[in-house]
Amino acid sequence: MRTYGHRANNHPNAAARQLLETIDRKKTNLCVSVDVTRKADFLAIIDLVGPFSCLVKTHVDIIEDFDHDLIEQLQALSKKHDFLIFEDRKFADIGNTVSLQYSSGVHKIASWSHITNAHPVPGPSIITGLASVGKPLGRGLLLLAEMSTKGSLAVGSYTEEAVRMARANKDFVMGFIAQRRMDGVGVQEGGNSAEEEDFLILTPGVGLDVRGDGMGQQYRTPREVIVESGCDVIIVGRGIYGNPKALDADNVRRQAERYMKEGWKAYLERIGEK
Ligand code: 5BU
Repeated sequence: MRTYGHRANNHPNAAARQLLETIDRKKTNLCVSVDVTRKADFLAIIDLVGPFSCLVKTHVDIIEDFDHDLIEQLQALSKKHDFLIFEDRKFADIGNTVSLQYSSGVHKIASWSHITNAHPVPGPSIITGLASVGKPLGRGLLLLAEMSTKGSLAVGSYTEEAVRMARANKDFVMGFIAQRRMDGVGVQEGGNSAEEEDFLILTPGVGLDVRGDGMGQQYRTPREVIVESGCDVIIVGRGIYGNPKALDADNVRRQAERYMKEGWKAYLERIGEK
């Protein structure tokens, strides 16, 4: 299993390269998902977890007092703590519509988010639409090949088709949101193996203390995700910041460090350097 550093040196996608370099430089494969509705809480959490993260995942459409200053501050924190930004927008419409949703509106996602994601459900035209905006800016796209929720429909041939769509668009698609490595998935008999591809696997549904949230979310440990399933980045939200109505700064910092250490320990085990 190759190291993050080695993969960074060889990756054809600019955003993937940036992420792998950040992981290697900071020795963290932790992405913190900051799902809170107040700008002040959002920025405070990111300032606390930034030193421990390679990537910060956002849902900017849930923030009640969103404004342009929030983006400026987010970008300043990204520079201060050396992490990339991933807006978890989950685009799912026709090419023309997603290109507008990505570039325009209140949020102007493409102008500040290094990475975003899309459901493969509309077919390859969703990638064409997003790439028309994101590629000139050096952005990267993740396809949702699987989901962490109980009863997810993104399984079997749907997942296989998602991987084939990515293979046909490697210049913009840098990897997947998935629960396991996708090497060889969807490769037809007699077809080329997946040797030349290096899709990054970013995995939500990670928690050390509970197995679910009562609303369909299912949690696995960093070790299960990184060692057993071969994923690259653990995405952790509530396991780190807890209840947003009762934020405890010391605990947020402690939990971020805890997940960072668990994620890195699992990676070292995977590459055989335990
Ligand atoms: P949590 O607090 O660690 O459960 O948050 C998980 C985050 O990852 C949350 O922002 C979800 O929207 C996101 N997510 C997920 O949980 N599962 C998935 O399959 C996908 C995204 Br795709």
